Amino acid sequence: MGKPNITFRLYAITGENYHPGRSMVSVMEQAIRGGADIIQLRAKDTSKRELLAQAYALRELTRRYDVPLLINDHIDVALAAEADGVHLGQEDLPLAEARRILGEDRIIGISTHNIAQALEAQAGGADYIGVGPVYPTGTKPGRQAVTTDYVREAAAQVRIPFVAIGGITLDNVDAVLEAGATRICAVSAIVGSDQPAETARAFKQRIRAYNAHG
Ligand code: TZP
Ligand code: MG
Repeated sequence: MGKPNITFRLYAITGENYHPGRSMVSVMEQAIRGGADIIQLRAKDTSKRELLAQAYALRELTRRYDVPLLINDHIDVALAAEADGVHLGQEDLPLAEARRILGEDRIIGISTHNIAQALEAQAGGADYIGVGPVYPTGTKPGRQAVTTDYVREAAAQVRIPFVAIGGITLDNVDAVLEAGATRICAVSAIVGSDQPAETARAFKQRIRAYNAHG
């Protein structure tokens, strides 16, 4: 099988509360059409049965578009749905255990909130890390923002791919890119948009513009 490549730039995560009345799969399809090049299924208040059904649906979608699919938290669901990997937080199963279960062919991403956690995940063999929340966000309430200072530190010290996440919108993404992020992740700004494809396209353009002269 081999690990899918992780040269992503725009990472879109599901967030069903942000698009009442619209189907999750259609919203994510629009995000992909606009340029999201990796997708994560994240649903904190959903039964495992429902999560699995969603994972199957997104697997079918992401195969059609040849986009990697990751599952937040649930290694069993990732395996059952033949996802490309998982995204784990600091309190989920440890990286070494996840790697032992998933093997080398699957992607493991780790959320980090400071440079020590970043370097630990890198040394432990993470494929990429999340850096955030850069700004306060209702999607992850109660978690202190790390600000663009941590993005700058990550850009200087982290050698595996890192993706900035948390409260990032089209209004503040330039500051995040300016701080050295080359990959951007969003939940609410994309899936909560009236036009997810247009919003994803606008994010992608900003990312490309910075990477061209960065
Ligand atoms: N991890 C760090 S911040 C965050 C996660 C899952 C939430 C990002 O959501 P939003 O809506 O893009 O702020
Ligand atoms: Mg988690």
